[in-house]
Amino acid sequence: MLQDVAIAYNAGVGSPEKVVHGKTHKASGLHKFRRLKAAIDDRDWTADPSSAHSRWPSPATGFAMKKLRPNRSLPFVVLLLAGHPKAVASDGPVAVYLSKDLGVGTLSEVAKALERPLDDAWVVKLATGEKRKIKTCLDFLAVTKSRFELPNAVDWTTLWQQGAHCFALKALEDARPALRSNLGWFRFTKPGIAKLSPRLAWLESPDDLDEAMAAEKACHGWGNFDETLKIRVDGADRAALRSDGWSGRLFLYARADIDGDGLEDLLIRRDGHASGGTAAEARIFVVSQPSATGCTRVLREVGAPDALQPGQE
Ligand SMILES: [Ca+2]
Repeated sequence: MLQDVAIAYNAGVGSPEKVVHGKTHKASGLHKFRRLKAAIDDRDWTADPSSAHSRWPSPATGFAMKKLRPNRSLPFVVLLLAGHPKAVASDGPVAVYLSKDLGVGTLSEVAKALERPLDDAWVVKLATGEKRKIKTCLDFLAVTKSRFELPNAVDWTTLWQQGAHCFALKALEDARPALRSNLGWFRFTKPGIAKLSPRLAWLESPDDLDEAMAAEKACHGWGNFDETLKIRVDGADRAALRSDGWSGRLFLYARADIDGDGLEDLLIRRDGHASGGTAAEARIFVVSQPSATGCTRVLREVGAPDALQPGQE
């Protein structure tokens, strides 16, 4: 609820008292609550010395603000502003969220993390016949730029599953705190995930991909696109997925501006394996919402080259 106050404030809900043609127009919206507004304008989130500083709401929301001091007017403001149709965008730096699964505390640690050893070491054969050792994400990312093979084809999926983590770190290398967000609504919950782009689904044929792309364009969410999709959230940023023909896991790796346009993006990993089969894949998606009133879009996706790609026959 408190977040609605911040979002509504940022969205400029209401107007201050003004005099037009000699007539006084009363303040409206948040501007009616002068003490609260003055405290916000002063960035005085903790004017009450007895209130402890804390992050609010949870880091998973992508917001990090300190608690507003107790204020008599606050319950009324919350009632007034909750659900306001304009309250969808936020201005000002948006806190970066990084999953513990990434093993980095801040974006500045990402470059170093690419040098860490992978769970397994690999030897791959490049198309030129040259053998190359893969010990770190940097090694992995270098060989994925060209064709290569593994001595044991059984390892193929495992290598790409370990490598998904590397693609995620690579995507974050140039990420920065977002200036604005149209994703303030997104929480890592069942309804939140179901509203994301249907392109996060495991798409097994070019027809499936075409359908998912059309559904995304029409602003249909994943849950609407795949009515068999079952989501079980297992924590702040991980969920189990079950659908017709496949099951898997979803991870929210990060919230930050990944493509540099100033808007907040989601960095999501989706693992999947075929029900009753051996096929499996792990993919990394950069998801954003370009407009305040629109829906989410996959900006970028990356994974094993044998998986479907948009435009592929
Ligand atoms: Ca962005």
